[in-house]
Amino acid sequence: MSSVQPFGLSDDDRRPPSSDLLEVVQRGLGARPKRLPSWLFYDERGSALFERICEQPEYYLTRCEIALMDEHAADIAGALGSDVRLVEYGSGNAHKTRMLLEHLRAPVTYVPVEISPEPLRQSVERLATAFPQLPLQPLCADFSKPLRLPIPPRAPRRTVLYFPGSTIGNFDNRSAAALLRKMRNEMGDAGGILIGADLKKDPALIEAAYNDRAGVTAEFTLNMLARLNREIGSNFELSAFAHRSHYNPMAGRIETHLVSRREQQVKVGRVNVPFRTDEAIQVEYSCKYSLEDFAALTARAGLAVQRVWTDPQRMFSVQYLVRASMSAR
Ligand code: AVJ
Repeated sequence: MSSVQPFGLSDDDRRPPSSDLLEVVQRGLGARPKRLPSWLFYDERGSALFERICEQPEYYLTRCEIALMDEHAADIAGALGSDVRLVEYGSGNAHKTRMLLEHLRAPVTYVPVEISPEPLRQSVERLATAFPQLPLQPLCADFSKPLRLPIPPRAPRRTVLYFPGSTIGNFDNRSAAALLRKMRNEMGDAGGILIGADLKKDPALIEAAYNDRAGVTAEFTLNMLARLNREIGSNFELSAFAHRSHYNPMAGRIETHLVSRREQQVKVGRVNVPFRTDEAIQVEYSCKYSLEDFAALTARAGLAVQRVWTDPQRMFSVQYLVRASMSAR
């Protein structure tokens, strides 16, 4: 295995081969109601569209998380302590990572974990110039599966898993708890999780964030179908589907669908998938949390919230989680 090279791009061989894509899509479209997993958004164009979403005036999440880091990065770095191995789930937005790294004392290594090789390479490149002294150990892997972390260049005091952006909100409560439990195992006894969680607020503000006026989010959602047409040879007609995102106040989450504008059939491999007019494919959840909701979720995973930071408008939170048994000490 090549996972020991400090600067190499190690490839986790347990990533699903791409031939599974057709099977994933056929299974999702065979289910009732129809659904497709949200990680399908992030091909190269999807990742670029997501970055444009982050610049839309309605999409408050990124701006608020950056404002939060602006105000609290030094305090957060203090809570993490010195000699940390920082593992980021999703190579994400270099800006937030930089703000954290700038304040960390003697970090041991930075390990971005990302399923798509190109964004991973880019994020490493950007960080290498900004932090020439910092060892970088990119890992090409699916962070929802158990990870084999590269061996660090020296022994870290603790491993901190950084999971910004409220990506945890894409998982329903049960899968989110399972993912947090997996992370709890990966970070070890002394480890911690630094995680972004979007907070409950006026539903109109939340809904606007997923229905920007410029239509970038709609383009992002529809791009999933363009990707499938290209990669598995399906024949979705993009103009025959519409983006729909609404806030479900009972579940506390944005629910995004691709809605069929008419009755139609779509070819997916050898299968013909029928759609009724207005029939929806569920493509994404984005859960929103009260501080109590999130504490309950972490407790289900054997974790405890040690610190919470919010932006000045209390729109977004970054929380530091440790093992429940450690927080009492
Ligand atoms: C990257 C998962 C945090 O759910 O807000 C943005 C993705 N989807 N607009 C989110 C997304 C539509 C985003 N996360």
